Amino acid sequence: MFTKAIVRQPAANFADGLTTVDFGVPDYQKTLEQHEKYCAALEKCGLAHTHLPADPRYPDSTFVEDTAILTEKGAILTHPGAESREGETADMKATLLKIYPDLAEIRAPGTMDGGDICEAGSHFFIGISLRTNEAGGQQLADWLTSKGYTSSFVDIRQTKGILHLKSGISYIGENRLVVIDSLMAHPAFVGYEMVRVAPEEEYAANCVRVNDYVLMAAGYPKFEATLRGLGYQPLALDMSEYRKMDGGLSCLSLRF
Ligand code: CIR
Repeated sequence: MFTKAIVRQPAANFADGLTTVDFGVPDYQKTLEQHEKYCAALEKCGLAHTHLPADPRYPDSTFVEDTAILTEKGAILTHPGAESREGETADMKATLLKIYPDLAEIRAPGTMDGGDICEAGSHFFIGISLRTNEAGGQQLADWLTSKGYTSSFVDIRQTKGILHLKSGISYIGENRLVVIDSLMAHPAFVGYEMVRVAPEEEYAANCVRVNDYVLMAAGYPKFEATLRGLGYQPLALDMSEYRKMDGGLSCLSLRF
């Protein structure tokens, strides 16, 4: 059960952030409108949110999920894998220290983006990607062990089309993992009920279970129907402008 979230207003230079896709330049006005609706959806799910101001020093800083991993037993600040994003954690550290006085940190040579970390109850999948290296993954695994959690690595460096692990999988509770086809056979996922995302709807794999709802990207009718069929209440949100910057729905908030 989550009660709170942290979000950050997109900066006017949002379009200067990193991207590997070619869907065009985001429209700032639309970006803001989509952010407002995202925040309203969090409220509908019962979350009060801390709304941090835009930080134009870091065009990608609205993707707050990449800066920390929050758990019921404590939090750990990441060390973002892209140089242009490294400084984002300093500001988040100040915010998180008020909530988690014994905040831990991933340290160099470890790198990590929160988008690579998928919490599934008391187990955490740690994606090894172009952003999260093995040293960072191992630091997180050790910290999780010290808190009584388990973890496993999922190497996605050869998996095409996803920036982070959570671009390809999401945990939606009830032992269910939403998974894209190319990750379906990974041994780390044995024992979970797989909820398949059709290849033409892969962007929808990044969804977030928030209390009674599942927040998902709008425009993916097959996946929406699948969720409804399983008894979930999907809340579809237009993510078009964030998608242009390689952003998934989960990365716009830190939930706790
Ligand atoms: C980046 O490349 O870092 C940003 N433009 C997008 C980050 C998206 N984060 C996420 O999916 N967790």
